[in-house]
Amino acid sequence: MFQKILIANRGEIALRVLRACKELGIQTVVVHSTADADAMHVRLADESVCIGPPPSRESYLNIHQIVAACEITGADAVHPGYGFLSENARFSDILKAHGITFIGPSGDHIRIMGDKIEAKRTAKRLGIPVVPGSDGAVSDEREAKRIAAEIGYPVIIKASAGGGGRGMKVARTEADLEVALQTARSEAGAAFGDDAVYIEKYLEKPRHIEIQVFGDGMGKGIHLGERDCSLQRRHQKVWEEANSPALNADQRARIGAVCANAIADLGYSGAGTIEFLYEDGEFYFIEMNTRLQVEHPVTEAITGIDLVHEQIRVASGAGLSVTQDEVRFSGHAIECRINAEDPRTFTPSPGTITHFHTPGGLGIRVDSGVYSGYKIPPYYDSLIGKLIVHGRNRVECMMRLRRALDEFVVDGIKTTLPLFRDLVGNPDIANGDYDIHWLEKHLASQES
Ligand code: MV4
Repeated sequence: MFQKILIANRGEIALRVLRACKELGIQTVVVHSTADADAMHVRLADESVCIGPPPSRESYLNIHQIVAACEITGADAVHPGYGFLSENARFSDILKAHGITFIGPSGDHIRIMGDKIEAKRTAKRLGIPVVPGSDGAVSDEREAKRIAAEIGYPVIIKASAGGGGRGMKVARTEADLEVALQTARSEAGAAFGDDAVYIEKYLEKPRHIEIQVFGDGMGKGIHLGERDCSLQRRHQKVWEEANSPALNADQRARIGAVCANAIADLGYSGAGTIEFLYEDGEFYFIEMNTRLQVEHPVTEAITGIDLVHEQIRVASGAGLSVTQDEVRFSGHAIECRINAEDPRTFTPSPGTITHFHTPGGLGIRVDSGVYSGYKIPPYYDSLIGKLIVHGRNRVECMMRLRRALDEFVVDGIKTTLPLFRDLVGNPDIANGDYDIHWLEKHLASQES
């Protein structure tokens, strides 16, 4: 097992990882920018190293500074959290070359999944169902037209270097295709320095359902069920839940087994998420994330498994603590992302939190790095905390969530809490009756 882990992140996830390290008796080092000198994770860590000025590029994304911090403190592993360097293949490779363990997959697996064409080809080869479309990149308009005619309109053009909704264009008819193709290609070239694009059948009203997987790097793979993340705004997840209101145990076991087998075949190591669009009872692979995700506590709530413990175990060579047969799903969990934003316009609202009171009681978890008197710096993501609620079933979970939202107090800044108080009382949400477009439509219908 590791002696000392360096946490290359900030905010609630730095604290989340720090807690897991403490439980496992592992020493902690955190790195931070000058803007985060007063952050909670810096106060709670055994050691801290200031690695640069506020801009991420010069601090949390600065590979040289982080490697230097490892060498100065004698850290034997790095946990990257999510965002920042968590899906940077070169970072994984560089750490390895320095004899430091990256708590995550190999550089090669990160690279494959970062290239969306390569990821889809790999998924298909491993027996994962994919969205019908081009087999790889499309070279010209003629080819695009041929494929689109084959799969039928509408189609969507996606950038191979994109992901997370960046660089996509929908073509509803052949007349739209030329412009969609050219726009997608030039935007991809400008944004990513890679203008490769591919075509898929455009699904009109899918849900976003993702499967949590783990590989032990030694040929074993397991799944920990799904999360339904359909409630998004501008590709930012807002509310995540498990189980998906759309799936039953049989469907879960079937898609889960497909994913677990694929992870085993791939020889994948660590936590991963296989993202699907789900429509009319069918799953369609879109992307795979090779990191721990923001919404991982929802899975922890329904399985009782600490995903960060598992990441650390696997990275140290100790293997997974559970087999697939030992994984039990219990009850229902919902996560609300509390952002320092205006709940209507979603513009960031940094500043000082004058009062911070979190809800408590059975089934309530709050993951946050802030406190009363904390000044939110304007340089980073606006996520200030996550409320995760667990109940024996979805109805109990929703009742508890409503109560927890009533108790939650964040004064001094604007937050997205009022949005959740609205959602928890909405009949469609109560019925689990929503798709990936529901939230944006709901917000548009409320504009006055
Ligand atoms: C799609 C799609 C419809 N059909 N692909 C957006 C993010 C990226 N991960 C994939 N995305 C989509 N891909 C096909 N073939 C619709 C979306 C999409 C979406 C997906 C998940 C969650 C929210 C979304 C919002 C708009 C569009």
